[in-house]
This record gives sequence, structure tokens and C-alpha cells, in this order.
Amino acid sequence: MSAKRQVELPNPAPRPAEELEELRRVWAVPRGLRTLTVINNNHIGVYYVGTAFLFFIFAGLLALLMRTQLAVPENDLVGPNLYNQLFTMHGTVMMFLFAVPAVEAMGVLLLPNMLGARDLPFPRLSAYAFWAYFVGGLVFFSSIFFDLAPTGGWFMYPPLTSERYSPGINEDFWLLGIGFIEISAIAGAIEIIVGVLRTRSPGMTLDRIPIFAWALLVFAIMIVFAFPAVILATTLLELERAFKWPFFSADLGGDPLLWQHLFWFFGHPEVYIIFLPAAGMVSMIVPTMARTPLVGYRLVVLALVGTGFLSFGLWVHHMFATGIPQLSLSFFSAASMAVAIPSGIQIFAWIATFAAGRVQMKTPSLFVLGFLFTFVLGGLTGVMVAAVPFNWQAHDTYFIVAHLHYVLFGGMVFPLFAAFYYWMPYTSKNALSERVGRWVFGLIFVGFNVAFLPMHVTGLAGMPRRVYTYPAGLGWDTLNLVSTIGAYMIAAGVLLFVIDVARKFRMGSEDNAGDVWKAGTLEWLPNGIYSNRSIPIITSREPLWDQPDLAKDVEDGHYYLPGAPTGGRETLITSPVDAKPQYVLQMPYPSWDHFIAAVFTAAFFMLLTFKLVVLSVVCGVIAIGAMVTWLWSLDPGPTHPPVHIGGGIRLPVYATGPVSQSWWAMVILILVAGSIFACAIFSYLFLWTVSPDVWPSASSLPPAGYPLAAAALLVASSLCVAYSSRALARRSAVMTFVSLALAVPLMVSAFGIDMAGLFEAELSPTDSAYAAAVYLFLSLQGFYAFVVVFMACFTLARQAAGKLSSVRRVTFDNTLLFWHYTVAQTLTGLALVHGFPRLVG
Ligand code: HEM
Ligand SMILES: [Cu+2]
Repeated sequence: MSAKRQVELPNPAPRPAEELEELRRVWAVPRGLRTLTVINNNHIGVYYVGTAFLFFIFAGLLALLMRTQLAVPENDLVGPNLYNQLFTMHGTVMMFLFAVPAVEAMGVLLLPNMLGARDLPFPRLSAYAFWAYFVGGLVFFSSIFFDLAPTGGWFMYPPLTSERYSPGINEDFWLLGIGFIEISAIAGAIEIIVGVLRTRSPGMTLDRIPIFAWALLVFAIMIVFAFPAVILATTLLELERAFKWPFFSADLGGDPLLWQHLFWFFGHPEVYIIFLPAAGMVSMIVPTMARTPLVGYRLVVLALVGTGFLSFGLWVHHMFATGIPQLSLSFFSAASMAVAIPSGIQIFAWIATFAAGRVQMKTPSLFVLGFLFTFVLGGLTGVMVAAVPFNWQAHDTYFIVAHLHYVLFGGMVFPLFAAFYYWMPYTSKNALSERVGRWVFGLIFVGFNVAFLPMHVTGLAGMPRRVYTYPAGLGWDTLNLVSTIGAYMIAAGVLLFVIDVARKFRMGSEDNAGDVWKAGTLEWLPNGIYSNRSIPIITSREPLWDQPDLAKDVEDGHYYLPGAPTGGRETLITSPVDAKPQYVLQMPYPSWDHFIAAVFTAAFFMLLTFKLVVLSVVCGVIAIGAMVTWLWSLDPGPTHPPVHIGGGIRLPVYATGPVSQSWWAMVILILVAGSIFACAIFSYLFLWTVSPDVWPSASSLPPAGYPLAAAALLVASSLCVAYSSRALARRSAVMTFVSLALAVPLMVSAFGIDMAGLFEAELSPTDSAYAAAVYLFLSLQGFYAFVVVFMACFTLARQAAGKLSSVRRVTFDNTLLFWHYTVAQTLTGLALVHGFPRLVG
């Protein structure tokens, strides 16, 4: 442990008792039915983790049913159709409704306290993300009870999943059903990025961020760039199924491989999206259990960032059997092996930390060891399947099922259980039982290996995955029976865990069991519903180890922001690199808006599945209405003069422009939009490379006058909007209003002209993949035009209501930013759609 360091206390004098009372009052949790409106991260976080675990159990039960069916040859417990639904739902629910939300949920629960903040910067957004996921997830899952669950496997390859081979709405359930999960994952990612970069305690420089926060930062950035690919892919497939736009139909110039590229551009990073946060948890648990700082902190951070980066270059290794060129095979094969390096660095760092300290062999340590063993095995088989010839051999066999579970269960479920045991005392009045914990670990660890180790052999013996039964006497019988027994052992372990949680878990914000492990990071400070009484200044990576009086001084309010100086919920916003205090963020209160918006967002997607278009649109409108009321209440302006936070520092309570937290959120949203658009460009060019023959000559495109006129109108709209901003700065209310209002018809008519051009050229989206791609760009243009026009009207309404000024202009600035982005994106699209074919031929 490094030398004890002393910090000059910002608020050394004793604090008045009323201050604490006020904090409690301001942050109070609503009671009764209004509990549903709660937004505190420590409550939403617990619901979130609990829901994710519920889906683990649901998907696990489906797996148990599969294993029961496969226990003996020629079993007829479930038929082929139900079996297809079982593995599709098991894979989908595990990946989308359990793994990603579970780690995101741990972030919501732990991050603010770990960073020393009162809450995440957009607490209602987390609550929205949670409820959309909760409601949407339950409805999605229940499709299995009505024989409506998707059957195309978790990666949903067309043409199997196209209208022709999968009529009915089962596949639509998948395509639309995960729409809400995409939205909620992205909402969560925005929250986490801004949270980690802007709400850290003073002193927590980049070099002192807890590894879990680093991991979540990388995780969230990966979501921003990976989820757009699946958002676009699901949209394209749904457009093909619902309106016959033939993106994936080879006879009309489409290509099913386009789906595979888009899906795996998301799907491979997805594995690391799941694994990195789990690795982050391990990096928190190991040093505490070994009572010594993590060995190689900087290398581990580098490894996290490196893995995140590399994992975007690997997607083709899921497509080795599709007949792609030799050169690509070699490249992606080598890259896949290279990703073992950063994972290896982390593994050595954990082993070295364990070796450097004196390990307490408690349940969290056991699960970490289980994780190390399992994950390393999964990594080794990973290197095997990265070798192309072996890959072809093992393709679609149980070897792959074994490999993916060693990676996913090993890389994520074991760390998560370690985390449950480790952080339980942080949220609950009691820790979990150590005695029961050993049994839970034993059953799950042994059960896992009994279930999945034999599957390697089953696969090498030739058993394909995704078969509902198999004939006797192929040498698979005993292996399968053993796997099934293992699955029941896992189930027994999970059941025991659930019983122990039911016995021991009692929500305790103020009276949690506390720092039972004697850990070094901030989440173990004494905390209440408002998180920390005051926001600490830290001097090292393990402040609780290095600053002996920290807990007491935080508790006595001797650090920053000991009360609620504006009389409301607040947290401190700090600078992204060196965490210097910048302003005091006034936080929202619980309300119904985000809850209603979430429920109706989920309803919108679900009703769309049933083709109940009218009802679905009604829900969509209600959801948007609730969002509008929600957004209306934001951007309160500088309601309060600057406040003292201690240490002679006086901070504003309002910020605009690049320093404000909402500007950051908008920029991240634009990155998401930009990634979706980049995927659309990729799709267009990809389709061109596979079938240039359906690509028309320049003559079948609308005359160049159309796109040029549209482009001119778009540029003009951007100029209007920019002028409006200058007018606002000059406090010319009329000119602000007029020029912003003028931009609206310009945007709308640009879209009208483009549409007219396509009609003039007599292009129909069902003609060919090419035409569909052209209409995709038109649809994107229309969608974004609608969004920015809506935002502009919203801003105009705010001005009319007197909620806009040269100072209070966050909503306005965000609208402008998105407007300019939309113009840039649309211009790029026009250049591609109208310029590219003219250029190449
Ligand atoms: C709880 C213990 C688990 C058991 C007993 C289990 C069992 C199975 C089995 C037997 C299959 C293969 C079905 C087939 O190909 O016919 C399968 C597929 C799969 N499992 Fe698991 N699994 C478990 C946990 C998990 C976890 C934790 C994850 C992810 C986080 C996961 C993700 C998947 C995926 C993605 C597939 C592929 C689905 C597809 O082929 O479309 N599983 N599982
Ligand atoms: Cu992969």
C-alpha cells in the first residue's frame, strides 16, 4: 500500500444537522404506487440487475428443456418446431435480455458510488431504459407460450428468416422485439459514457479511474459503434419481410451475406461487450480479495481499450464457411488469434495480483478462479476455431456450442456470480451466506464442466448443433446424457443461490452491510439514498486504503457539496481528463413521464409485430407525447445563482455548449446516428459489388436537377439555423424565431423534391436490391427530416413559452447540432445515390 496521503478538507468546520435532513428529504424514494416513478440509481440498479437475472433463469429453463429433450436419442418430449423456438429464444434472451442488460445494470447500480457521484447524469434516462427493457422483454419472452417465438436461431440468417421460408410473425417478433432492447442499450450507453467522463470525484484523474468504470466506458463506446449495425440489419430484414424490399434476395440483386456482415459486425463485438465489463468486475474483486492493488493497472486499461478496438476487426471469423476469398480468411484468422493477447494480459494481471497478495478464499474468489479456468479453456478452443481448416471441420457442430459457452458462461456468468457475492453487502443489509456460497459455486462449476466439456467431443464426433434429436448408436448417447446431468447440476446451483438471496437480501440504502471485504474503492464509503454525504477528493486508485479518515470525513460532510445548496437534487460535474469541478448539475425528480414513455415504446414495437399498425402508432404517439413532457421539464435554465461547494469554490448551476452534460449526450447520439448511416453506406456499396448488373446506368436515375435542388435547400436550411443561433446570441428574439421557423419548410421541401425525383424516374423499391437501397436513403432522409422538424417546432414552442434566452439555450443548441448533422448526412446520401452510379458507369 502506498504512503498515507493527507488532503486539505474543503469544509473543515462542523456541518449543521439540517443539511443531512435536507439531503434525505430531497432524495427521498417515492412510496406506494409512485415507487414505479423512482429514478435513484441504487433502486433502479437493483431492479435492473434483478430483471436481468430473471431472464437468465428464464433462458436457463429453456436450456434445461433442450437438454432434457437431448438426454436420450429419439426422444419426443419436444418436437422440431418447438425445439427451434427453444434454441432461438435461449440464445437471444441470454445475449440480449440477460448478458448486455446485466452488465449495464451493474453499471447503473455501482458507477455513481464508485465515481463518487450522487447519481448518473441522466437518471430518468436510465429509468426509461430499464422500464422499456422490463416490459418489452417480458412480452417478447412470452411469445414462446403462444408458439410465436422466432425459430431462425439467435443470428437469424436470411434467406431462412425471409418471408418465403418463414411466413408468420415469429421472426418479426425477433426483428421488432429487440428494437426496444437496442434503444435501451443505447440509452444506457450514453448514460455510462457521460457518467464516467463527467461525474468523477475531484482528484480521480484518468489514471485513477476504477477498472470497472474503464471497462464500462469501453463497453458503452462499443455499444455506440456496434449496435447500429444490428439496428440497420433488423430494419432491412423487416423492410424485406413487410414490404418486399429485396435487400437479401439473390434473384433481385440482393445478398444474404449482407445480413451476415452486418450481424457479425455487431455480433462479434457483442461477445466483448459482454466480456469486458465482466473482466472489469474481476479487476475490482481480485485486488480486494488479495488485499493488494491490481498489478499492471495501466496495462489492463490498455488491454481493455485494445480488445474493444480489435474486436471490430474480427467479424468475418463467423463466416469462414461462406466462401470468402483466401486473403480475407488469412487476415481475419490472424486477427482473431491476436485478440487473445489483450485477454492474456488481463489474465496474467489477475494471476500476478493473486500471487502478490494474501488471498481470502471466499466465494467471490472461488468464482473468479472458476472464471479463470473456464475462460482460458474457452480462449484456447477459440484459437482452435480461428484456424480456418479446423473451423470448417467444427462448423455448426457441438464443438462450437461448447466453445461459445466456455467463453460466455465462463467469461460472463462466473464473474457475475463473483460480483453478486462481492457487492451484495453494498446494496443489502446482509451479505450472502458463505457456507451456501461454496455449494453454489461447487454445483455451478462442476455442473458447467460436466455439461459442456463432453460437448467438445460430441461435436468432434460429428453431432450438429440445432438438431432436436438424433439416432441412437452414433457414439453420442452417453455424452449427451452426461451433458444433461451437468445442466441439472447448474440448475441446482442457481436454485440454491436464489434461495439464499431470498433469505438474505434486504434492500438497504442507508443500512447496508457495508465494507465487509475492506475494499479500497469509493463505492464502499458509507452511503445513503443520496449516495455520499459529501463528494470526496481522492489522491490514489484505492482511496479507502490510502486516505485513512476518508470515510469519516465524507460522512461528516467535510468534502464538497455537503448538502443541497440549490435545494434540489444535485451532483458535481467535473472535467473529463483531470476531474476538476466545473459546475453543479441540477438533477430531475421522479415522475411518470419516462415510465409512460418506456411502457408505450415497448408497446409500439410489440404491436407492430402483430401488424396492429393503428394501435401501434397510437402507442408511439403516446410514447412521444410523454417524452415531450419529459423534455419540456428539462433545461430549467440558471434558476439559481452560483453556489459554494466548499474549499472556497463557487460553481455555476447551469452550463451550455461543449461543457454541458447534455451536449455530450447529443454528440454521442450523433455518433450512433453516424454509425447507422455508415452501415447504410456499406450496405449500398456491398450490394453494388455483388451485383453491379442490377445497378442502373445513370440514365435511369432522376435528372441531376432534383438532387441539386434538394442539396441547395438543405444548405439553405443549415444557414437559416446558424443565423438563428447568432440572432439568439444577439438577443434578437424575432429573428431567432423567424430564421429557425424558415428552416422547416426548406427541410421538408428538400425531402419532397427527392421523392418526386424518384417517382419521376419510375423507380420502385421492390424492383431490385438497388432500388431498395436508393429508397433506404430516401427513408433515412425522411426520418431525420421528421425528427429535426419536430425538434425545431419543440424549440420554437419553448421560445414562445418564454423558455429560451441567450443563456438558457441547451435545447436550442442541441437542436442546431442535430440539424447540421442531418443536413450533412443527407448531403452525403445524395452524393452517394446520385453521384456514385454516374461516376462508375
Ligand atoms: C445455464 C446453462 C446453459 C445451458 C445448459 C445451455 C445450453 C445450451 C444448448 C444445449 C445450446 C444448443 C442448442 C442447439 O444448438 O441445439 C445452447 C445454445 C446457445 N446458448 Fe446456451 N446454455 C446455457 C447458458 C448460456 C449462457 C449464459 C449464454 C450467453 C450468455 C448462452 C448462449 C447461447 C447461445 C448464443 C446459443 C446459440 C443459440 C443458437 O444456436 O441460435 N447459453 N445453449
Ligand atoms: Cu467472434
